[in-house]
Amino acid sequence: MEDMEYMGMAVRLAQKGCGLVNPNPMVGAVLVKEGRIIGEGYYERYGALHAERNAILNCRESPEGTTLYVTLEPCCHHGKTPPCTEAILQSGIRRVVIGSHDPNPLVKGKGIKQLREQGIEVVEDVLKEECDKLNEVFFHFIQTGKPYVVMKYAMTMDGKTAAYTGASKWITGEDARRRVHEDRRRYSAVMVGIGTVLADDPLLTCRLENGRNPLRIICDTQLHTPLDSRIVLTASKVPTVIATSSMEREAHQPYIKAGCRILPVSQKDGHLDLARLMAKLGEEKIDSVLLEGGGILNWSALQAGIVNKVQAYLAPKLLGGAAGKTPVAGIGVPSPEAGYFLTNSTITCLGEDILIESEVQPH
Ligand code: AOF
Ligand code: ZN
Repeated sequence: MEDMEYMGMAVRLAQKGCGLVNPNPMVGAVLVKEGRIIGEGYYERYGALHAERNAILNCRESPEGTTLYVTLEPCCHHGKTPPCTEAILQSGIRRVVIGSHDPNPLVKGKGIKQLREQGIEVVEDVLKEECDKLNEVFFHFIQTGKPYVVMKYAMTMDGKTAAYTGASKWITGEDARRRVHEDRRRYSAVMVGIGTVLADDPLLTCRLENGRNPLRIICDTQLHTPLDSRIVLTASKVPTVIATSSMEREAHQPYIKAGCRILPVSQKDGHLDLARLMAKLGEEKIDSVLLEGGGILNWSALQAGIVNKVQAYLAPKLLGGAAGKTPVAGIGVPSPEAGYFLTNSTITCLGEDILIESEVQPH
């Protein structure tokens, strides 16, 4: 097998940590001796042993003289565990093949340098694109201290997220909806505006067999979330934050009693200061947010410059009606050239639906 194939295996191992390792990276490692795989490992959950150490521990024979395939540059710092470079040197690994570079200021090339200085052959950038894709959240978070924000919406081919009555169940089919639940497992938090809570009364949980619920965040400037909404009624079981500018302690009490956390956030231009909210979430190690609407919050998020990626689910349906909701509301921009530009788009078919994912360019 070739370097790329072993790295492909390491990528698949890394993916097993999806949703369990945040805010740390997903990492996979494979040890190969004379064409035989003798050890495999991945980063299994936050705070546990790193992938490289797991691969060495799982070795079925001596790791002496082997090649290590690892999706991310090995660390060289004393963190929750001692440096992986140390474990690599001690185990007698002779060659290290790396996918991504680690932008963590504590590592950032120093891991590779250390290994080379100790006489280990290091090969860089093997399946780099796939490896980088694994950790777009980690790379953003470690460099900015703010969550990676994904704006997700489902719309018909005439650009509607609901019919004129407000009915929106369902725009997309089962495969697309399953993908949304996978993302609720992948990202640390899900965020919606008060308008969506009032219109849809969503639950925002991950309904997959071995899912884990994201933190639920409601942006509710005036604290209008109904106490009998499904989110509040389940707040004792599923972590829930209400971000609000309302400072009336009395008004907070019933929400706190129901299990919600009130997060005070100042206002900017009559709305919650979303940049400030993201900074606060980052301080709490929330590395990623799936923004699930509605249109007003989506527009505010774009204007605040917090959106990193857009996920548009497109359903082959037409609803018509000038009053039907669209994914991004607000006042909008005055001309096409003043728009928000998206790049690096990819297309995925999910049953009858199409998912378009694009990155947001700084505006
Ligand atoms: C991981 N898992 O498999 C590798 C990581 O929080 P710590 O002390 O465990 O250190 C985390 C840092 O270690 C992380 O930011 C990244 O730079 C590096 N590599 N981290 O969590 C792993 N290989
Ligand atoms: Zn490490």
